[in-house]
Amino acid sequence: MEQKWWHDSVVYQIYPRSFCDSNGDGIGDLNGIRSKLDYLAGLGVDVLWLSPVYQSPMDDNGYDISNYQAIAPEFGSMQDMEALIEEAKQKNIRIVMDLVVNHTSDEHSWFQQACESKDSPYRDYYVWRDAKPDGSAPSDMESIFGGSAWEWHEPTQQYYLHLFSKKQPDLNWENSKVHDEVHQMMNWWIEKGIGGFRLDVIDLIGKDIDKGITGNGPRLHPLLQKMNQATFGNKDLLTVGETWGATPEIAKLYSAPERDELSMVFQFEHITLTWKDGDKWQPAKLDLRSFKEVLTKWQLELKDTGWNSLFWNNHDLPRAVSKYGDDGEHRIKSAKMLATVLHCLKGTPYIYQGEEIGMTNANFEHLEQYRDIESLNFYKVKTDAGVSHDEMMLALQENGRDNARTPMQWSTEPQAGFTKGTPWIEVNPNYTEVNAEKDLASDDSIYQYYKALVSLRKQHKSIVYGEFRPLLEEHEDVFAYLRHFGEERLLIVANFSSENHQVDLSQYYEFTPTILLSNGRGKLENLDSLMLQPYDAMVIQLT
Ligand code: TEU
Ligand code: CA
Repeated sequence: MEQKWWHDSVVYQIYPRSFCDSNGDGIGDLNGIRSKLDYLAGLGVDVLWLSPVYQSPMDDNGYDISNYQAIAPEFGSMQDMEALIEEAKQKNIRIVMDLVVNHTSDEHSWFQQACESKDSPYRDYYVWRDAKPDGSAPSDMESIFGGSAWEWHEPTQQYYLHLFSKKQPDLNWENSKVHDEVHQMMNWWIEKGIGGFRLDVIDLIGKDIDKGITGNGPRLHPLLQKMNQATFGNKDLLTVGETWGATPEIAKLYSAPERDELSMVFQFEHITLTWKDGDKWQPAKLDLRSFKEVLTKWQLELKDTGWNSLFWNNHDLPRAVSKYGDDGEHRIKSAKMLATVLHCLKGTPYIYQGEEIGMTNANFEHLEQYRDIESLNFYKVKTDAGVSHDEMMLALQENGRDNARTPMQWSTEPQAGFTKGTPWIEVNPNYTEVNAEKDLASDDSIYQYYKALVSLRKQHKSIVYGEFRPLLEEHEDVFAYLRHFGEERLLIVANFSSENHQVDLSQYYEFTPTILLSNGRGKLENLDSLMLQPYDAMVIQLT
């Protein structure tokens, strides 16, 4: 496998709105990010992926872009952006931009002009259809944020398509003018010295609307090959597609190097295991065996070609320690355990802001505390359909996107040191306990543990390129695997429960175990009587 710089890199995702506010307006901004570059460099991360910072009416917090070549004033200016790219580069950190091109904002000038008349040269940049004879929508296609995906446009007497909010009209990727515009814009950003793109809901751009196909449509891969050729193809950038519908087979289509599409994709199969019947508003308990089975399948399927992205959470998902660990008594230990399992897999690990200090879910009790358009829309859709208020509030607490969007907890200062003003969304009151200042000051904090994991990846080829072998596959509480490269063997063992477990690793008794990193265990004499305490995790070198 040809080696790439992003193979042994670690990416840190920033949700700019909630990261650090430099001017007291309650909204995180670019200068806030610049002020924390030493914190990020200290962690050892190589890449920052910024959720969108472009001009936007913020209907979906920036995933509704009204100008791709301007910065939203609440985030700063283009000069601030250039300074961020430059200062990050000096610390060997690259900036990956979020590329949202399935749709724009309805306030984008393309859409505004498209709305002027059916003859507008921009009309065909979007997806328009006539009403059915009875005046109803062209199809019963639903928006991912709830309700119909079609919105009636009275002045021109047609419906337009929006797979997300009605302020996010879908671009028409059957129009090659759209390709040209997007490619030009991407090249303009590449010229600015960015490190790559995270491609928002990219699996939707090949859609065939009249056949009712949205994800993984027939035009998807040719479109990506065309984009690759016209933009980042020969630039050695990191490109990661957000692909909810990817199977390992599909992931290989995107990421096999010879296909010239993307570096890697985010797949969500392990995430949706805790959604009953694929519905995130019906949370289900984690079954560790299926979780291991899914992750193992991805490790094995992409072993020779393609590349995995590794993540437990992002700005759309609940906090990892709340979802898969124990955010109460065992918060610190379980956060480190989860990090161990993720960072020793094959692929590029992603850390979502605050994960490195073990931030937890928001636990909002009132609907008024929520800000997210998806949560607010679905509260209405579900309660209208008969789900009770209490049940929906529990679902939001479990899986709502605002769990990830409460402000980064920097210190014990008011508002967790995030802002001197009033934050746009409430700070989690546990900031007095959970904050970066405290983690930086302690030797055995979650932050220090992440730092150790990031550096372990740089030192051990077996973590980056080693063969992956699952162990104890039938165990209900323990996740264990071996990474093997040349002479090096690393054994990763993690207890996902608050019970003690004695594990049988007899096939490795002949080896001498040395602990490289652990969240509790100092030394091991041998493996024959390995007793795991609650949430114990360790990386053991076998010689
Ligand atoms: O997310 C895609 C998406 O479908 C999510 O909204 C997710 O599926 C949902 O939370 C599950 O119910 C991307 C962005 O990551 C997200 O923040 C945007 O809202 C969305 O696209 C639209 O751009
Ligand atoms: Ca601000």
